[in-house]
Amino acid sequence: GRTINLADYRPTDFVLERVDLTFELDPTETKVEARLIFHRREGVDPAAPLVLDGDELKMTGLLFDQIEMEPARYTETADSLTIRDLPESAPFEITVTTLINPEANTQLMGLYRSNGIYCTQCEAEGFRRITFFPDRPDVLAVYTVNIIADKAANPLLLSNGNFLGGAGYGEGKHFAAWFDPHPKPSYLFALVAGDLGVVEDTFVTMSEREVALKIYVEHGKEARAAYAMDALKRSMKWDEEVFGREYDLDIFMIVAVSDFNMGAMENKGLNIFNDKYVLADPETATDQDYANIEAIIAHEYFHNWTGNRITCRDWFQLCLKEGLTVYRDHEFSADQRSRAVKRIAEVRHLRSEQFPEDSGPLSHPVRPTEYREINNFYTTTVYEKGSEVTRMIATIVGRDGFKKGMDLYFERHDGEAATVEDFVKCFEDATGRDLTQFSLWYRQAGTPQITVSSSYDAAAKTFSLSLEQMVAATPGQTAKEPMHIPLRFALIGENGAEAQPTAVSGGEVSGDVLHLTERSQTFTFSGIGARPVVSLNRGFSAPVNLHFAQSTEDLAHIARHDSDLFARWQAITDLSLPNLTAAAEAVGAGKPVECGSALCEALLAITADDSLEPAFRAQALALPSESDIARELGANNDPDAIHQGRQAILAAIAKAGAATFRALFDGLASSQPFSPDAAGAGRRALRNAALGFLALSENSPAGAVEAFAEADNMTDLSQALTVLAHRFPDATETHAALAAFESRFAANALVLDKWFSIQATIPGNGALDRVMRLMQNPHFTASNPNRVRALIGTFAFANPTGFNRPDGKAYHFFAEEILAIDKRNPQLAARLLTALRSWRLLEPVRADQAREALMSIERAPALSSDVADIVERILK
Ligand code: HT7
Ligand code: ZN
Repeated sequence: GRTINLADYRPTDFVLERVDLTFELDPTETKVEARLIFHRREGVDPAAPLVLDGDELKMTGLLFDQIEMEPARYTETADSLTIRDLPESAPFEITVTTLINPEANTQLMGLYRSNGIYCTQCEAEGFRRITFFPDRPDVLAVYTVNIIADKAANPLLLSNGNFLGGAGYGEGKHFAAWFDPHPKPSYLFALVAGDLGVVEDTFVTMSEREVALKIYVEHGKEARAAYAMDALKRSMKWDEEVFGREYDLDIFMIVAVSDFNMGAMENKGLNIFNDKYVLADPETATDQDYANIEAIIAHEYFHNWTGNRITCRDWFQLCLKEGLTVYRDHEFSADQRSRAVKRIAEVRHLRSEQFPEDSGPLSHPVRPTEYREINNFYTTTVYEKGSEVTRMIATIVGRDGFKKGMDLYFERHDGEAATVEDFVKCFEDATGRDLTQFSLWYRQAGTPQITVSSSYDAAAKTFSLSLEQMVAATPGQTAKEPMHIPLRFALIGENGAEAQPTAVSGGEVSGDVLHLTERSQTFTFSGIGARPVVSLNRGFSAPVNLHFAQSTEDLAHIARHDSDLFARWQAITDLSLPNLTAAAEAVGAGKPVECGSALCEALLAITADDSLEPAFRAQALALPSESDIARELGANNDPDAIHQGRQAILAAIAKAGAATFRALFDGLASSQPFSPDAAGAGRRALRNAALGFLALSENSPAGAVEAFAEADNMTDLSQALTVLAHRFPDATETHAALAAFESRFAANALVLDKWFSIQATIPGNGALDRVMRLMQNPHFTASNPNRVRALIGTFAFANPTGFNRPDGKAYHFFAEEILAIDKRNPQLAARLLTALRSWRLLEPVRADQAREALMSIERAPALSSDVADIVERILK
């Protein structure tokens, strides 16, 4: 495909006024009639033709003002329909009829049929697979939709907006009509038809309008939608209370489908979800599943204002809706749960996903300036770094300033397709703060590195902090400018009290935020009576890497005393990482591994501190992952040495803390009925962390076997199974537990996904054979994206030793699978392929094998543009 450039943006020549769609649904031959009313935009060349987008369409009719169009006036190609000789200014109507095949649509873009349910996915460019259309987000129109279908197979006929009416249609068919009064771009169009069960509720909005809420799921699964409904009502209330946003239709619907390329989709009034993010009950869903459901229900609902009412001018502005909406869902979850624990989880995710993306071949700015395949830009940089950029705006302008800026954004741009510049300008206009330098965060890729040093002058009672920022070169961007980086900080005294300086020089410090704006800057704080310990980037106020050689004593001090829980967790991480990297190096050199006593002491003090919430203690015990250690080591990585080194450190902690872990495991056993709330989830997380350490110190599967037998919820059951499978993969007890789990949950696809994932992540050389064997399991369905992600995706992304075996066999297996998946579902294949994005950081033997596997993909015939784009960028 050709490259699209932000600089080439220009509005359409024709304005679309109205859209009337009629669908005659049929599994293999659905007829779509689209009546489109346009007029030429003022000032546009009267000879300019109308160019509509299309993709794999069969056109069977084309009318101009209801009269068949002469062939000389139009040209149809594989991806466009061009119509000439159109009126200079008067409105005109184009009626296009197309035939499409929903059953054959394995890409899951456009209209497809999955398990007997018709559903659509139109973002980003799926609508053009339904009819010829100006399929771009700056074309907003009001839609009427008529759906005609066989009544017995499709009692339910849904589309966006409010229900107009329905009736019988003869020959066993019926129809329904929907009208969406809010102008929207085509990517927010949705249609669902089929036979589904429903869970219903209502919500009374802040202006006392009653909204009907409906969640549609497969028959028999209604009880598992209760938590999603509760999360929806809490989201609606929260958006009213925190952002002043009220829902704007009479009905809000969610449909859960089992074949879906991503998590969910915010179609106006008719969200479509991957059923993984709707269905939950204690027997089948983990605490993480509940938290994900809450977050994604909220995310899609929040899009109603940030994305739908105000949409994006073009796809380069994707972060305008995604970064902002992720920020909103993060804030929602923080308010519903523990703010500190939520923040730790967010930062863990950002570091493990976004930081590697931003330091590798797929690095791109939060607002990219070019793309070949837009589907490949639904990235963690656009979403999660985009959210961090929004969070930094809130930090810089303050809570009130942020509220004023958001209010202005909603007021100024409602009903529009906006840009990142429009968004930033609202905060400038609302607060008077100049965000020119800050805007670099949208344009400049790469994670800034900040090198920090400090000095204390006892005689002068001054404390100085020197900071130097650097952003490494990224693809297409070599020279980088200094950024505006807001760093929350505290100067912590001996007893934990925070020192209050009498004056600051060297740069702007407002409240607890230090504004780093120069390449290199020294801040001097006066009136500091004793050497303080600096706690810097508290709450992870900026998505940066700090290089700060703080002493073990200072880190232990922060771990013990900081009033910011995030900073305490960060100090534990900073104490762990040198131990873990040294352990990997020791293993590589054939030397014994040592674990520093400061780490053990600090960690076990937190573990045993009952005044701290269990979820926080569990986060402290989840030491940096193997990929975190690989990133810290930088290059020439040997995943086996990293794994063995980490295991040795865990074993040392398990030994030192055996009594603590035993007391925790026994003491946290619950006598209460299961509740998915954050407090219960935290207790389970801590107890299961203790179980993992006990399995190490006792070196026996007995504890996990007992936990597996006693578990009354999926969190405990799957954790016990993970301990068994990962620590004792060859034990007969493990085989028995895996078999019991498989037969108990054979009818539940979402639980079977867990069963596949647990086995796909068993470390070591046996992993590849195991994965290949599991592909032969009757439950493995290559057409279901969740199943493919659960087995092949989890193996590639989350099994560093198994996937990176030195002989390269797993890379070659993976390459073949990517090519097979690409034939069916290019978007899925391209996303999985990003698992190889950090191949250059491997030691040379593995790196050579990975390169060869990537080249075999690049050489393959008939690659999709999605996979071609990723493989070429990864290899560049
Ligand atoms: N806005 C939605 C993105 C999405 C998507 C994009 C491309 C292909 C399929 C897709 N399904 C959903 C989801 C969201 O961010 O809320
Ligand atoms: Zn989104």
